Amino acid sequence: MTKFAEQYVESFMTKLIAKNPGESEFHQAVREVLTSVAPYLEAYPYLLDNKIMERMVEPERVIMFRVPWMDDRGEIQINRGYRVQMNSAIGPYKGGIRFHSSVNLSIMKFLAFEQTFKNSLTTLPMGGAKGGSDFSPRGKSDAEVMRFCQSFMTELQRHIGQDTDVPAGDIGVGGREVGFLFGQYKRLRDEFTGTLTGKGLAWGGSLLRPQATGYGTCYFAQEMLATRGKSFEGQTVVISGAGNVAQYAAEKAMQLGAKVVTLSDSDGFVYDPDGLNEEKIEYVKYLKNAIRGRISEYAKKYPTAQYFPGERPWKIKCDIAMPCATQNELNGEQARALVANGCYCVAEGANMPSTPEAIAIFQEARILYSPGKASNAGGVATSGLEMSQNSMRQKWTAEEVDAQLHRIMSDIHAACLKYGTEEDGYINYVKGANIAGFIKVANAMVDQGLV
Ligand code: NDP
Ligand code: 2IT
Repeated sequence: MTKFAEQYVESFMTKLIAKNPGESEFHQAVREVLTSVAPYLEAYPYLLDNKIMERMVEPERVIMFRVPWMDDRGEIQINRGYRVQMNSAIGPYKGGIRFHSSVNLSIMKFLAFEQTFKNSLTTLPMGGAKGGSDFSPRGKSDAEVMRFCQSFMTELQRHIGQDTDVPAGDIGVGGREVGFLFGQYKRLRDEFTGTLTGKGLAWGGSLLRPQATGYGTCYFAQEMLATRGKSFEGQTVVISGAGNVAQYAAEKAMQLGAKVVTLSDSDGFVYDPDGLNEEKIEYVKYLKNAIRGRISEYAKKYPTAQYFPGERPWKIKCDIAMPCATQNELNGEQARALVANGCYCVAEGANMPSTPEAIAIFQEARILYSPGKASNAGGVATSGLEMSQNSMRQKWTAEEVDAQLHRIMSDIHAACLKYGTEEDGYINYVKGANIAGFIKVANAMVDQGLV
C-alpha cells in the first residue's frame, strides 16, 4: 500500500471508531473493505471528493424497536428488534434476519455492510440490509417462536415491502420463522407479495433457495480449486456448523466426491473419520431441522464418530475447510493448525468467520482463501431469483435455478480474478471481492447525487 492509502485507512478508522464506539465487528468489517479499496480510491479521486466511503459506513436508516411477547408460562418477555438499511444505491434493501442471543447493533451493522458488497457481486439489483433480534429460538416451543415472530413483524412490516426492503433468513431464522413472519406480514398489509424470501415452496418460495448458500459455496470452491487444477474429488473436507449452510455445503461437497469428516454447533464438534454419507446427512437434517437436537447426538447414533465438547473442528487434518457457523469462529492459531496440516483451500460459507489474523495467515501461506461475501453469495443471489419469480408470478424449475446459481458463482469468481490477481499470480479473493463489489455501488451513488 502507498503511504497515502495507509494514512487514509488509519485516519478513517480513527474517526469511525470514535463515532461508533464498541462496535468491534463493524470496525473489523469496515477495516477489511477499506484496506482493499484505499488504493482504488487513490487512483480515482472523484470517489474521495464524493466522500463515498464516508457515506457507505453510515447506514441510510437504522430501526430499533421493542418486541414484547408472552412465553408459554404466561410471563412477559421483552426483546430488541433491529433492521439496518445500509445502502439502496443499486436496488431495494435486501438481507437476512438473525435471531440469536448475541445479536447487537455492531453485529447488525457489520452484516448489513458486508451484505451491500455481497449483493453487488451477485450481479442482481439488490441493496444491502440486515435485521434480527437478541431472541434465541433455542429451547422455545413452536408457539413461543410464532408469538415472537408475530410481534417482531407487527413493527417491522411498516418499514419493508417488495420494492423497499426484502428480508430473508439467517442464523436462527429458517423455514419455520419465515412462515410465521410472512403470515403476519400478509395479515397486516393485506397483500400477498414477495416481501420475504426463503418462503415455503407452496407459497411463493423458489426451488433450491434452502440449498443455495451451501451449494453456491461449493460451486465457488470448485472454481477456486480449478485454478490449481484440483477438484473436490477425493478431498477431505472439514465443515463447521450444522445448520442450513453447513448441511447443504456438506451435501454438495459429498456429491462432488469429497469426504466430509466434521460438523459442529455452539456446544462442540463431531469427527467422523469414515465421512458422511447420504443417510448420515439426512439424519443431520432431521436432527437439526425437525427435532432441533444437538450435534453431539450424531456421535451417539454413529459410534465411529467422536464428539469433542467445547471445541471447534480446525485441528482435524483436511484438504479443504469450510467455516459455515458464525463470525470469528476461526482464529490465527487455528488457521496456523489448518495450514500446518496441509489444508490448501478455505471457502467461507458463514459471514466473516475468519479473524483478520487468520486471513493474513492463509494469504501469507498462499493457500486458496475466499471471504464469505464472495463464496456465500449464492444464498442471497437465489433470494434475488425468488424475487424475480414472485414479480413474474412464475416458478422456475430446479434446473433453471441451479443453472443461474452456477452462472452467478462463476461470474463472482471471475470478478475476484479481475480485481484480485496479484503481481505474482496469487489470487487475493478478499481484495478482488471488495473492489468488485465496491465499484458498482460507488458509481451508482455518484450517479444518483448527494442522497
Ligand atoms: P443456522 O441457524 O441454520 O445454523 C447456524 C449454525 O451455526 C448452527 O449449527 C449453530 O449452532 C452454529 N452457531 C451459531 N452461532 C454460533 C456461535 N456463536 N458459536 C458457534 N456456533 C454457532 O444458520 P445458517 O446456517 O443459516 O447460517 C450460518 C452462517 O452462514 C452465518 O454466518 C450466516 O450469517 C451465514 N449465511 C447464511 C445464509 C443463509 O442463506 N442462511 C446466506 C449467507 C450466509 P447452534 O445450533 O448451537 O446454535
Ligand atoms: O448473509 C446472507 O447473505 C443471508 N443471510 C441471506 C440473505 C438473503 O436475503 O437471502
